[in-house]
Amino acid sequence: MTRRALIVGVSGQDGAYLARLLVDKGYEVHGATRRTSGSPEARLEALGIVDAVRLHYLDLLEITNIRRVLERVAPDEVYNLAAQSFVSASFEQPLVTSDVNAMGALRLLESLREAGARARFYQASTSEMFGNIPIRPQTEETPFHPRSPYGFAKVFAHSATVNYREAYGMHASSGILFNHESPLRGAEFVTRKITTGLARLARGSEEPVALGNLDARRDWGFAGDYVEGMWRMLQQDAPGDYVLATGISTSVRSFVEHAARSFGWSVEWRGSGRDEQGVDARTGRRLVTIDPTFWRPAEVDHLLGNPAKAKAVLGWTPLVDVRGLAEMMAEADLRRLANAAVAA
Ligand code: NAP
Ligand code: G4F
Repeated sequence: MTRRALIVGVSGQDGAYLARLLVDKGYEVHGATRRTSGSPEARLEALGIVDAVRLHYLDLLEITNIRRVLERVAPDEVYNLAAQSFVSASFEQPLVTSDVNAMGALRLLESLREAGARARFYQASTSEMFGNIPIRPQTEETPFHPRSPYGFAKVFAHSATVNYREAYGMHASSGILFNHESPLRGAEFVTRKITTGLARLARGSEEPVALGNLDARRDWGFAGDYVEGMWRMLQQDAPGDYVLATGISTSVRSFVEHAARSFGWSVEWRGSGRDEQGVDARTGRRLVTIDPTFWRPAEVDHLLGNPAKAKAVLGWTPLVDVRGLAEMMAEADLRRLANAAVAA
């Protein structure tokens, strides 16, 4: 029998990759997206699956809307990928972030419980929950110390998922995912900001990429690999929590260097603090400058995940490393700019 999945947050990066995976697996794929003035379909179009996904309006702020969509779709699997997902913005919008990321997840869980639905549930938890905990690598057992409204709202949603599993026997799983990126990553996240900024420079722009903390370290993987892990969690007989990560952490500075190599540049760092600059070693051309407005009120310095449980239980392994990821994103951004220039 054809399985039916509902992806809440289908217009986002992960929503699009997960939708493609499930379409390829023969699912009937329903995607939920809130109403905005923009196109929710852009990423589905980019992956060539817009006609294969049935779209529904669903806002996690509105429980009656959630109930109606669940009733209409009657899914076998529900993936909650919806969130205000930009950590930086959560300092400016802590209440909205909490309403969507914490209460929104609870509204979804409660609606499933009330309906007596047997659907399996996936919650998009995050390594941001670990914050600045001085334990590395982080596993499913590592305590949380969130450093942002985004992080503490996600701890709430994670705890709710665990509780609904324990209290009501729901098949509710939580994926504690470390940073994962792709050519479809939002332009405000640091990896994409770097690859689009360098691609513009390669096409003749003279505007260096203005960045914040170059020394933050993240465990970066490819979104296409991570959605496979999400799906595998819901195929297990028993629900659980799983870390998905590569097990390698890289600084923002090194990510710049990896991406710059794709454009033929070797970055040399000059100066320090807010006067630091990244220049092309051969020509001295400025590629990166520092803008303190991108420093955060509380930073997460170093995230490094241990995906051993996901490897052992789910048989999940990430296939793309950080160099491959930087290259993939840099090439895609260069291609996009070249195509836009031809079209103009
Ligand atoms: P994303 O690109 O920002 O996508 C977020 C999705 O949530 C979008 O479809 C967005 O819709 C939707 N959304 C926002 N507010 C909503 C609301 N009130 N009601 C319904 N939908 C709403 O994020 P992503 O990178 O794909 O991440 C997917 C999930 O994984 C998020 O929950 C994120 O917090 C979590 N996560 C991400 C990473 C990562 O590195 N990417 C790591 C760990 C966890 P619009 O298009 O209308 O904005
Ligand atoms: O790319 P970022 O904005 O991602 P961040 O904050 O790690 O959050 C992402 O990953 C989380 C998983 O750990 C997800 F839950 C979350 O939804 C999101 O997808 O920033 C990465 C690092 C930070 O330390 C930041 O301070 O890069 C540093 N950074 C330095 N300059 C910058 C910049 N970040 C951004 N966005 N822009 C800069 O100019």
